[in-house]
Amino acid sequence: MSAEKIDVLAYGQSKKLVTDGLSSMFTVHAAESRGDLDRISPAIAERIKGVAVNGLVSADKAMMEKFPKLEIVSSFGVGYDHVDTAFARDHNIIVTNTPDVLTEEVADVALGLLIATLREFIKADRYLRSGQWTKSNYPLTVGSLRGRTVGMVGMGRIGQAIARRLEASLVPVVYHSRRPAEGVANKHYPNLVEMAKAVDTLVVITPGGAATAKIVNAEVIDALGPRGVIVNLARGSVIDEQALIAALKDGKILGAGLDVFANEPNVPDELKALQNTVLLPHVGSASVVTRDAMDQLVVDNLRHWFSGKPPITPIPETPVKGR
Ligand code: 8YV
Repeated sequence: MSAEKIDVLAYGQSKKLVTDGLSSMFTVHAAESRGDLDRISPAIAERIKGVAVNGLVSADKAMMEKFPKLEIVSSFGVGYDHVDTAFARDHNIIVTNTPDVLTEEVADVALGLLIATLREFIKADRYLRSGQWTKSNYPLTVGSLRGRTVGMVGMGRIGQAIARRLEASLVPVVYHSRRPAEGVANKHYPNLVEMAKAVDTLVVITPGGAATAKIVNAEVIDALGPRGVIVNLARGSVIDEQALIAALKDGKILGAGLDVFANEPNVPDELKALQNTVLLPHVGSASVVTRDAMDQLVVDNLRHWFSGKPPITPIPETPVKGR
């Protein structure tokens, strides 16, 4: 006699790796959007014990409340600002994310984006393609990685991987975070404005959410000075986007490389019109190999939990207390 399969929900755009990985062990229900979620019958909702969710939809209170037997939310991405972790904690729901498997990939993109911004790769590429090189050489770039000091906003796993790359490139690195990071020898600035005064480059790689909303504000941006460059691979919410646009327009800083925006996928026209920005459509972790590893971890967290093992990567806010 085979035991009845546990019901789980794949919420958000469903990916083959996830649905295939789950369907061998679970009965999988899919909901792409909030509308699909609302169409799940109470009888099915009553049976769902696990949810796989991606960053395109939110696992908020209203969503989790639909599933009275929910034990675990397995979230795609290292950031989980789309999950109501306080509600999950209060209702004994474990939340997992997908750290580590994307660390080096995102750090590669951070360094690439910084150099592309400083050395104007995108503009130079356009210059070549439009035939201008045959008439004259591309102008020398004012920006260069040489002689810079980088202030990391956030020094978690990805921040440290970026710092390693910068230091290998002979760029001094300091950082701001609420508390000093364990085992990190770089100078720590508890005050972000003070750090911005001491550096000319900010690399933003701190979790999103209320605690970091608009911490990179006009005062911080101005403190960087006219050589200032800001790279953001964290969340758009961390930067005051309007203040950044104003500073870029007025030449108060040199440029910005942005992979994330306040209201994705909508990017302000003002930002797109600027010549001193490099804008990426949130692709920090978006290679096949890394996204597959993230998807696999989403699956494995659910499989582990429902095999009676602890989840692999629970977030600190929802410690595993057992069943
Ligand atoms: C993903 C990310 O692009 O891991 C994160 O926190 O921002 C990215 O890796 C995002 O989760 C897509 O929804």
